[in-house]
Amino acid sequence: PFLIRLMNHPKFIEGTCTTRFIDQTPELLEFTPRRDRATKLLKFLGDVAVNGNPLVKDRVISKRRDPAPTPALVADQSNPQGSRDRFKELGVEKFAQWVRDQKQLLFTDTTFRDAHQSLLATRVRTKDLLNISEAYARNCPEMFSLEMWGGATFDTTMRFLKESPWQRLADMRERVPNILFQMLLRASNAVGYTNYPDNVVVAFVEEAAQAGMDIFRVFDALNWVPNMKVAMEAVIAAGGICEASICYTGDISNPKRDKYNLKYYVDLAKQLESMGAHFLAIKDMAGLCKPTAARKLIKTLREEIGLPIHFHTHDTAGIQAASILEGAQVGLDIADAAMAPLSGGTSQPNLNTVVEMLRGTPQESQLQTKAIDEIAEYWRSVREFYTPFESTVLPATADLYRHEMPGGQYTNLFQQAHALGLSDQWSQICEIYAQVNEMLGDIVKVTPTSKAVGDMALFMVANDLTPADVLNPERELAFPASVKDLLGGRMGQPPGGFPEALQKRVMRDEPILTTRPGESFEPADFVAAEAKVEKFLGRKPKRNEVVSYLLYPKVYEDFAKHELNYGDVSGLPTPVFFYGQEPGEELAVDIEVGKTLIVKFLTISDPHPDGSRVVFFELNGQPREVSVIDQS
Ligand code: 3PY
Ligand code: ZN
Repeated sequence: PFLIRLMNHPKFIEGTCTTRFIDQTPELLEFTPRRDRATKLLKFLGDVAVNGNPLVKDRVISKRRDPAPTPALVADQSNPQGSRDRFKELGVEKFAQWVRDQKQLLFTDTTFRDAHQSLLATRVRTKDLLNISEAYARNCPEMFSLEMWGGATFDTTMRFLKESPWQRLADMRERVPNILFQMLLRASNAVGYTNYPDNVVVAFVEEAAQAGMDIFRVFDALNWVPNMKVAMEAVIAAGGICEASICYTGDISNPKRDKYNLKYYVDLAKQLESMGAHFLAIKDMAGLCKPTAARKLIKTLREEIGLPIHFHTHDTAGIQAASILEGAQVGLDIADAAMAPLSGGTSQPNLNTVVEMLRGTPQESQLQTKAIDEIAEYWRSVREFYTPFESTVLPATADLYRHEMPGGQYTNLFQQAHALGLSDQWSQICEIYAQVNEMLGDIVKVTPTSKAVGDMALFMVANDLTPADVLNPERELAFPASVKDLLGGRMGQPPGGFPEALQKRVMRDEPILTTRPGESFEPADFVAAEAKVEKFLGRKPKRNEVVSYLLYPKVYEDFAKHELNYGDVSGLPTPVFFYGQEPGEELAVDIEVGKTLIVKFLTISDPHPDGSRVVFFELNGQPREVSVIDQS
């Protein structure tokens, strides 16, 4: 093949090539990696053809195989000026002022992150995000931002989708240079479920900013401000927009729920403002902020602080569009919403209809109905790919205000309960969840504290324990690890501390932290981590790969090995990734700019005595086969 390519090279044919021709024409030598990539891809497709993708095993099958149609774009048109251009031009302070000066309510579209985290177990693949990205850049320059990274996506891209989260960010950035990107950052928990050493949090933020992240929504799962400092300072130092959050829990319109009252939130917001936050987020992760409460909270915050206010809620209760409306009328600057087909329920309110709700009002958005409706149509088709990850629809009853479960956890915990054969005890689990919250002294429940509360609730239901049984020193109980993390202070401190009796009972003689966990952790050893990663990658890792490893050692290593074995699978269409090709189906995969592989799947042989099967393909018209061990 090398000789053929040499002989076919235009310069060779022209006879202008010198003895240094081969040195100066590196593309002649690119054959091996390309061939390698094709082989890896066939290996993956062969494996899925024989064994299926474990990700969708025993799940409802998606029937959609056709690509999701995207809105038509005028060729060669450039991207109109968007929020990111304005931010770059004005700098953060003046940009914040510009936001404050707007009469219109601005919108963040959460479809790329929280919406599918809440509705589809965070399984939406990069390819489906990239396919619609340009339409946003061209047709929706009025959008304030796209929430498209962070939260659970970092983990799930690698763990389940076998994709690089960093590549997702870079590829989307390339397609959307004009609209701000935003991510959810769990402060000292970064994008994980436990506190990390400070230098890991800082390196993560630096890498994310470098890769094109603009707005970092920083929150602490106990609203513990000391635990937000490192992350906030890192964002500011990296030139990002620091959007500090107050997590909303309880009910400020209920005088009986006075632990988290209006004063508590205003004091918290003031502290965050004094720590240098550029924007303030109200993070209503459970959708508890009722319309009248939203009005009161946002009105007061507007009077008390100078930062732009950004409202995030989940529509679990079905009434949260009203909270956005009430907020908009008293000075809310930005609201989160999701494209119609991925909105509602435990996701965000419906962007398309909330925008129309404001038409003709002083807060009317400049988003264009046709542009956002066309994009919504795309998401409707995309959702059909993800039928295997649809969860049971669980409309909330008034019970939501008792258990206060975050949107992302609500359906997830139900699935966990279902897996344990406890789905008929769902309302009891919700009640126990509420009791666990009371036992813990009424805490903010959001990742990762919500996970600890959920784990404890399931533990109590599965073992038939009452709160009194839990406190009974006679009982030998092996509490879930997350509960020990929480009560051991490794997730930080709640206002007023944890109830001592429960803490002692769960932790026994184990150490309890009362200071910031990051202070007592040894800094991560980047040099040692790099050496470990280099060993399994077989090359020097990039810094962001070392960061992935430090955040998720096992998940990252498994993903990296998958990639070494099968190549980058993110470019496969979603139905092919989940189910493989149908016999005779032809697939075009771009492996690099201008290089497309045409793969036709033909058939699978009967098993050989060693348990392997041969899968037959045509690759760019040439027969190819791969041998795959049949796992069945
Ligand atoms: C996350 O931390 O992923 C959340 O979405 C919390 O609300
Ligand atoms: Zn959320």
